[in-house]
Amino acid sequence: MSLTTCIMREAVERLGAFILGAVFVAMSSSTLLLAQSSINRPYEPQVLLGSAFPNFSNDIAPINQLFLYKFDAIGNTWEQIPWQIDEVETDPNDQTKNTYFVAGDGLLDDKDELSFMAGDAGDQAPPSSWIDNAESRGFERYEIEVLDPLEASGKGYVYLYRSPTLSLAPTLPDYVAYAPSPSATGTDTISAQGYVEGHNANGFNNSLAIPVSANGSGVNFLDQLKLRLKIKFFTFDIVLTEDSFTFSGVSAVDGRVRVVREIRLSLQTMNIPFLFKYYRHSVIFSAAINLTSDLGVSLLRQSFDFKSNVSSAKWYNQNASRVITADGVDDALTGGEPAVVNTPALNWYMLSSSHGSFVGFFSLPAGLGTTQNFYYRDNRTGGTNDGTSDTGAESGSFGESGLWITGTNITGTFPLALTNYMLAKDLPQEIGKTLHDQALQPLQVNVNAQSYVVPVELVSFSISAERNRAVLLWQTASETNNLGFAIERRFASEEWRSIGFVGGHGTTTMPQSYRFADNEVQPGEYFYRLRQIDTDGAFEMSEARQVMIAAPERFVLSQNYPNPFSVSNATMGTLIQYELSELAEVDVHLRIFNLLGQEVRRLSQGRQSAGYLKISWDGRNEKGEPVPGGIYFYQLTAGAQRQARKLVVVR
Ligand SMILES: [Ca+2]
Ligand SMILES: [Ca+2]
Ligand SMILES: [Ca+2]
Ligand SMILES: [Ca+2]
Repeated sequence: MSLTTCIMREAVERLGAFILGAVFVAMSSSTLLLAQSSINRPYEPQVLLGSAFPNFSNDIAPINQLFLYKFDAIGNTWEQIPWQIDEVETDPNDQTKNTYFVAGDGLLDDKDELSFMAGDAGDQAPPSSWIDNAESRGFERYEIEVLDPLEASGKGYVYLYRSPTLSLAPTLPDYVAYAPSPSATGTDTISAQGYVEGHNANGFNNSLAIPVSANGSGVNFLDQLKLRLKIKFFTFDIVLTEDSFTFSGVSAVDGRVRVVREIRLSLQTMNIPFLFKYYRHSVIFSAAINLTSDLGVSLLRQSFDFKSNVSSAKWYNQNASRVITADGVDDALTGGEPAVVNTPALNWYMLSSSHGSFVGFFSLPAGLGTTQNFYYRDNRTGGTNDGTSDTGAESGSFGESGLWITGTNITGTFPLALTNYMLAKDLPQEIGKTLHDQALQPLQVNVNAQSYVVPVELVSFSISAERNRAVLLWQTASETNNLGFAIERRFASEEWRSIGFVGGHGTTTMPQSYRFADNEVQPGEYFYRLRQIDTDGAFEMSEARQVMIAAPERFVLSQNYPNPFSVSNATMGTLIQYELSELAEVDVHLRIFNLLGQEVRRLSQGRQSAGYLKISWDGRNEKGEPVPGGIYFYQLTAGAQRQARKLVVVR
């Protein structure tokens, strides 16, 4: 066990002991001050490297102890969101490369990747709000703040916690699934919530459907992902296509947020891995073909060709001003209209059909080849725009879109860096524009380590009864941003209610003592608790404490107050307190006599049992007239018991 581990473990044990013995139970709220947050990018994944979490990374935190949560400020609740941590290791076959496809060490490292969907982010949690898991408090948590540079209000928060005693929420969704090829070739299938994508034997896309559950038709509308590479072979030009590669293997990692898939193809002496990351509604495709001068490359193309069943689809692109229909009838796009690739800015196109919508992005480095063009072909009779022969299951081209580079002996790296969104049917062009704007302005992320702080450390809380008064005493060892304590009381089966407030000492490391007296309680069992409120509105509730108020020991009639009292100023009259010791209910009434023994007023209290009670007399007779000044007697009768006292009225 390393020193760090020892310290960590000790911290956990100390905290655990504290929490078990603590008076406070964890319950926090922030409904007063915190607004709800949201990221309005439902399709965008967020990926962070392990190095963003230095207190967990570098062989410190077991990946199975890390859990991603969001906070809901209105409901004051914590909830896991789908997340995934992929271990990235140095490729044993090529020390200069990383791979997802060898076993990791199970510990978080700087190269490992945490992924989640930005749209799943929640609200910001106050520092004192923490998940209800004692062991997690011995570690820091990471607040991941996600900001949308396109929207001032676009922000969201997720929290990465560490604990050995957390477990996966049973209802956590799995956004994407991988089905291996039944023939051990490239014919595997990705089933995401937003799409189902199939592949040919070389692993290239040859089917795509948007399920009805994602507001598509469920019908395949993709013919083929195509590649073209024209190279010199002695003095001849030969054209290689996606079918010219030799398949040598496929690997995949299937998590809750994404499937990472690599197909390995060889072409002459080249071994080329094609890496795909499949998310809920999108795929990010990256490969690099290294073009050396001995290849003599004069043409490069990558394009997606759709099926004839998209025949009424709308085709959009930032430079296409008229409505273009991908119907297999040539649209005669020329010049600027088919959108010459504006390197290095991201280029986009969009096919919107009754089966689903497809938005494609790509970018290219400047200087690769002499012309960099958008490739677009819409022709049901077949053929190509670049003089090569067609491929695919359907001979025609329907809204075929991609990029097209020509030159003489092109050298450099051909980066197949593509992002495709697979979305609901019949979406408007604005979706493509918005996704393009968002791709140019990615979400920004700030990561902050946060430690659990006990906002107010309550070290004692006791209650004593003094006749009909409950006295609450409590002490704190330290306080952080303590506004104060609301006193809450519950009697018998009644609801809790707030009966008072005692101000706190803000922030202090000195012990503080507090007292609160609840006067005029009745015999019986009372419960009290303290709602400790922070200056930011968050609160923690103490455990409830119980106190028994005993019944009076004997029948007592107290002297009235005030005495003497003035009838002219007698809206309040005079107050007469008494105590009943009988547990059974008896009739109680008060009679007022003058010095002649004549009864001037009778006040009935109805039936009462043991308690600390009071009654007031307004100094008026039965007719409502003020009585003359002088000496009077008042007599309290409770069942068989009676007592009398003297009082003075002044006029
Ligand atoms: Ca690792
Ligand atoms: Ca999965
Ligand atoms: Ca057309
Ligand atoms: Ca075709």
